[in-house]
Amino acid sequence: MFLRLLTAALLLLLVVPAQAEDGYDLWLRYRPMEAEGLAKYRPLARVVVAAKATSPTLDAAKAELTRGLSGLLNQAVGAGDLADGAVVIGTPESSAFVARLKLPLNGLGREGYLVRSVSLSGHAVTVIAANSDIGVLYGSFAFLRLIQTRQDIGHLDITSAPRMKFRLLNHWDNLDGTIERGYSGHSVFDWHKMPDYVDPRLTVMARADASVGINGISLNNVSADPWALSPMYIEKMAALADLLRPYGIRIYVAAKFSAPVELGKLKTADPADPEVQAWWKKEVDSIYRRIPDFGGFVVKANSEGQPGPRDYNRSQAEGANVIADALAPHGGTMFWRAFVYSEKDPTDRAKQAYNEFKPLDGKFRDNAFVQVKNGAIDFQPREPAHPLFGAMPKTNLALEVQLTKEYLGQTTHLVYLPELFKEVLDWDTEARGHGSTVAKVVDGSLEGHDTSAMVGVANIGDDRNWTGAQFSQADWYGFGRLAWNPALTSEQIAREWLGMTFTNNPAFAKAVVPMMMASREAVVDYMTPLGLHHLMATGHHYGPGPWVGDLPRPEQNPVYFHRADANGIGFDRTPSGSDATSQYAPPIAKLFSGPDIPDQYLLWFQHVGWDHKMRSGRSLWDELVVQYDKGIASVGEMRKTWTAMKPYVDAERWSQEAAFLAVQEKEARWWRDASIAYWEIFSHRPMPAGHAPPPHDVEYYKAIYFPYAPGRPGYTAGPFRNTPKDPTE
Ligand code: GCV
Repeated sequence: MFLRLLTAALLLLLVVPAQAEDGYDLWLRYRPMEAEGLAKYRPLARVVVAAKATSPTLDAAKAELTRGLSGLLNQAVGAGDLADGAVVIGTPESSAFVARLKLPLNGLGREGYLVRSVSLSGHAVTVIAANSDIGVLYGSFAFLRLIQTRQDIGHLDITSAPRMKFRLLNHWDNLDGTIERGYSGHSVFDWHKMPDYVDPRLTVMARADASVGINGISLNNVSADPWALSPMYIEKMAALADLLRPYGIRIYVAAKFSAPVELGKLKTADPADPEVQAWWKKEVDSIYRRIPDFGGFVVKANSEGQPGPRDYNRSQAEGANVIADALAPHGGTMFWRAFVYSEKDPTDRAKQAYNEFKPLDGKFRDNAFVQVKNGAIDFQPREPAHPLFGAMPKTNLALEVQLTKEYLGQTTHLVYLPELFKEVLDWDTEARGHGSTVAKVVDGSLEGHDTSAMVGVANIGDDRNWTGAQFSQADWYGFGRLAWNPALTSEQIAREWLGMTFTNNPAFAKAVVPMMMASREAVVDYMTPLGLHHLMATGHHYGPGPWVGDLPRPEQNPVYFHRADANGIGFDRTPSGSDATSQYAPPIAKLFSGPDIPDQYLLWFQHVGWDHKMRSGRSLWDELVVQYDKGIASVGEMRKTWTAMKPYVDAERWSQEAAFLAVQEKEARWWRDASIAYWEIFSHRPMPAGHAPPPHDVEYYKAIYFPYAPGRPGYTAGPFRNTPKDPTE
């Protein structure tokens, strides 16, 4: 009996794969390739020739290449001497081989790289060279990516340098381990154990960040806790900075504007007060003593209950500059967020940030950025680009996008965000005539700025697969790739990521790339079609809540945004309404105020009658219903596609995504039914032929309630997170 059990157990061991496929390795999943690939690539990547003079960053490059090549090629590829098929890495300073090749590294800056097939002492080799060690690491990841995606590496001649200088993730992690709008578990930063213990798992995150060129992360929620600036936490951050440094990642902190009062015991945080100025200088000096390459701060001021310079009748620029001045001698950077709106200001919420910041153009320090969300409201499934892009030519503007899917169904909905990022980057502001894209505004080229930044709100948590869902990893990956090069297409990025993360089987990409590409439009259709926005349920923003109209802050109510009535629906932002259109360049203002407005922005800018004739020939009411159903049908197609992909994907990852897609379809239906049931109260129109009415009346949908939906820590205690008033107590 015992023997039989033992045999059964041994047999079981044989069928269980050696490595679990749970997404932990992200796109750095160096599994052995197919036989055809082995024959092709093995001769071209046999040994890594690393620089003699080494550094932690060069060591990381060497380690990545040996790990990656050994895994992919299913044979030991170690460091060694020059030979045919060697991969030679280094800078002209660190490697005599690289120096001897006299490569054209001039235009590559500090972070760019060159990957070239060359002959060296009679050997055919690949050289990965750069002006600095971090460029070598980036080049090493690029070389691995070529192999991971089965590109030709026999005749390489590639140079690449980042278009954005700052490519940053903002983690919205609270010091207690919860994450604001985090849907992938708890924070990866275990503050309590630091500085004595820094979780080595963070090295995987650092490698993933570096593999796509992310060069800075802010560590804590922008709705900030003043403790983050205390000596105790700076000590912890210094330990973390040590782990991240070899990967070219600088750390940033979300600073609370009132910290001089809370931490410094001053009577005021007024930026004009000399004591306050001295406090920031002293604080910043002490941070740099511990973390010499500290990146700087991100600040959310006078927004959603956060303190700021307006509390002292000072401008946003005066607030930013006092901190920027403290950072400047150390080379630090200030990221000052433009996400401001006030419940006391009756102006259309979409206009408030522009009204406040536009007059301050040219008033921010050179080492300061104004960090602008992609749209004027708040990370909706679709928003027109923020009117500040193109409107502040004398100011460094950073683009902020959200990777965590707060308003897009959160973990379980597959929505490929690089499609959304690209729509914003390619948006033509017309600020200096045709072609004045947001990409050109933020990469600095439109106005000749010599600095540039793109920022993503991270979707990383301590879930085994890091992002809660396998496909959300693509949003992290794609953000980094676009921050490096906004000219990449989202399709290209999807193809790369799928090849690295799942398989390079062409049949897989043929089906799944279009599925990812369609996923963004699907969520727009089933949640907020035709320019509708901010209709999500209160607080957690999970699911529909278009009926919500009783929040104390009017400009957070869904009814504020859709304005449905017996006549029609939509927010009139034309000159006859709030006139938000006039914040855009004249050709755009004209388009959005007039009859030719594209359908996808219609209800964002115009209040339109239920019988308004749409381009399709249908009435607005019928069109809305058609769009909702189109969204559901798209998700149905996504499910079918994924079902057919079962043979190409390991059981664990396939099953999770299959289950998530089922949830997505169910919830797409929920969105559609709840929304239509509510709109019917105003429209009094019959359902168009062939479209079923919602199965329940609106009261049924209103009663659906989630007391503990994730992502809003402290929500039950009030609309804004409580942080201790006095962190030293
Ligand atoms: C960090 C939205 C989110 C908040 C977030 C805020 C911001 O309002 O719902 O959770 O707070 O944006 O970007 O500051």
